[in-house]
Amino acid sequence: LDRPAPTAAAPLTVRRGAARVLIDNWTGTSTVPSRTLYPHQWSWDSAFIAIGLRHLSVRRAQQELESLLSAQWADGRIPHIVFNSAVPDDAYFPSPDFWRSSTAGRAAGAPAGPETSGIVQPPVHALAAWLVHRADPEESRRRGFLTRVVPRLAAWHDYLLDRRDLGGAGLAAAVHPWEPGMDNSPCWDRALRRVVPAAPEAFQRADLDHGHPADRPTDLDYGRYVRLVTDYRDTGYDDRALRHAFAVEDPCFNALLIVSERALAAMAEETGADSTAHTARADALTQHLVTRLWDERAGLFRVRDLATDTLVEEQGVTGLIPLIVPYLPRHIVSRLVETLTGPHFHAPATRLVPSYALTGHAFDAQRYWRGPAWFNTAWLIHLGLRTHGREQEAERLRRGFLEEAAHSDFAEYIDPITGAARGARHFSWTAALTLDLLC
Ligand code: 9WN
Repeated sequence: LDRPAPTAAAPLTVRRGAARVLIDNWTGTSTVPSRTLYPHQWSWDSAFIAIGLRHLSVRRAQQELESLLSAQWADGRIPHIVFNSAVPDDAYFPSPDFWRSSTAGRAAGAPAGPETSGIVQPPVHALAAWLVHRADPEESRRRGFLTRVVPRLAAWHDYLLDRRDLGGAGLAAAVHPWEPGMDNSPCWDRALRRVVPAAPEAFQRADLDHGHPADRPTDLDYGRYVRLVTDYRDTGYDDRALRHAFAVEDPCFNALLIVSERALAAMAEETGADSTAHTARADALTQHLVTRLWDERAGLFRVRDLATDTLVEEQGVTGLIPLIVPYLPRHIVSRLVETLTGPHFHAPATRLVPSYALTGHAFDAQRYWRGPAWFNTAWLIHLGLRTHGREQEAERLRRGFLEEAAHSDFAEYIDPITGAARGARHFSWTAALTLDLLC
């Protein structure tokens, strides 16, 4: 690709640009992922955003996480969206009147306010809290940050490992394609085919007011997303009452749970509490992850479809993210790096990682999680490479990340082959993680 080489002044300009995005997307208590497409607070977005915000303002990073945690349900779940009541209902679908958390979710302990969704997203939060604490431990202690957030984070993990161990084998299950945060990944196609879509007239999408149809999930996808939420809502979001039509064990989701359990152990030690239960949990989860999801032949982790109790034959970026897990068997680390740098995931021009194998039958360079490269997954893989001492590969990815983030005006995602920007621009986690990789 014929692109101008970055100049020496670039890091400062990029830093300013990224900071501007976060300042513009700040609402006063938290940060919206995008002013246009996502005008509320999202769960895993806030965790990634806090990781970047700590370089601008530790106080703001703490507030980002604490505003999310204040919408936690009594059963421990952290909802994937916390709605801003000042935003009109038709700005985003599904809106509060669809989720009805404060009424339908009452038995499960949804707050009386604010309104939230009833599903969850990957547990990056304890990792984020630990990184925010480490950015300024003295300020954190002075404000009692860990004392407030640790019990909430522990309850969140308890929810996932108790109510969501639907496979009964010690891993947490996702019950909606929005939960692993990779909405229309081909990894869910097989399980989703069993879901009868809601009638098109039962809902009205708002995403196409701001996003291009070729970049977004299809109407058929949305019909199924709506059906799954409606069924969950109608049981009062009760994981024990409903036999979920969609239930998968996702590698990225569980890898983040492991890293976050280790972060909880570190935070417990920091506050003088006992850390052994968290360490033991992380060890057990690591073992289950390998036993349940590792595919030696393919050299990556697979999604397990709990309806058939089989691994899904698709190669998604989710299968590479367990690289973030410390103490992973060495040969698994080597195989993961081989897969990352091999024909399925190696995108030489952008150096980022496609969300789905370049060689896969469903690869689409434009459509959301069916091929485009995302910045949060690149950040996680960078963390994984650093965790396992793969400095050269990590540095290559870091440079690719920073160049593409700047070129794309902090896009939501990019075409992994050409680098063309896709989805929203001035996207918060792209800007936040840029700040983190610049530091
Ligand atoms: C549904 C906010 C979220 C991200 C997800 C991403 C997208 C929502 C949507 O946007 O999902 O939760 O409406 O498409 O897939 O990862 O958290 O940025």
